[in-house]
Amino acid sequence: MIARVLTIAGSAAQGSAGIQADLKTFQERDVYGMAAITAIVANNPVTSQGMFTNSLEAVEAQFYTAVKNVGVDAAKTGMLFTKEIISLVVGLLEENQPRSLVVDPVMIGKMGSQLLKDDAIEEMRERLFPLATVITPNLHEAERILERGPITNKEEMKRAAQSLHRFGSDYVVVKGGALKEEAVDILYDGSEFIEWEQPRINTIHTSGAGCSFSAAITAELAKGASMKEAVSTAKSYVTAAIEHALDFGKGIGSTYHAAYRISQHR
Ligand code: PXL
Repeated sequence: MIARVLTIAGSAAQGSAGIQADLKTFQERDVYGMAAITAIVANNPVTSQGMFTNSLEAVEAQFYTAVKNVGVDAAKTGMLFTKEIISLVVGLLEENQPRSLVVDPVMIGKMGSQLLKDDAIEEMRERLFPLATVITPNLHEAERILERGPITNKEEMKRAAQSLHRFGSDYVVVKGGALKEEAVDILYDGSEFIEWEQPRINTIHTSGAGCSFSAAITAELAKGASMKEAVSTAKSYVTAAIEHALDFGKGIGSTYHAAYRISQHR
């Protein structure tokens, strides 16, 4: 049977990130995608309001629809926005544990939107991380979670991964896309490190790269891959998506979700 995957995250109306990136990635990686929408991000030059929070009832109803009507092999969380939503999602996941849970501790969008309230970080760190198979912070998120100064090199990334692992996830992936030179990601399982290094791709169009990376890890885990295989595939997937990113001529463009599949068929 096809693996069934749920994303609990925000809708990014421009299509590059959030739920939209997750569902596109799930389709590309051949898993059955479902979504529980926590909030809507729709910033644009016309309307004054661009952020909307979903009700707790709506989040809960979507979660149970996926869990009870279909079944969930693996889940991921993205934008959770408030402490109240995190607390609800923790309770739901505690009682309905998928085999794998990927927690992407999304905090700030590429266009600068605040996707997690400041007073929600502690709830995420103390209550959600212990349920996670893997957490996937970028450097900025790792710094905020650990309440520390800038992480500027691979050694500091490794120390950060060790500190993050203490919050109780099985694995930690620290994403070094923001490092100056090479783009390095580090996986830590509590004893060993695995590093993936790619030359930096020269583009500003990386909106949704983090969401797509964690969605691809979720899809691969749902299909039964090991964590090392899942991260390897996700890294190749997102690298192709960044290499072929879409420039719509307005701000930061989207990664191209079909690029990995298309490049394999060339
Ligand atoms: O890329 C992070 C992200 C996640 N989720 C939503 C977003 C964004 C960035 O814009 O809008 C809903």
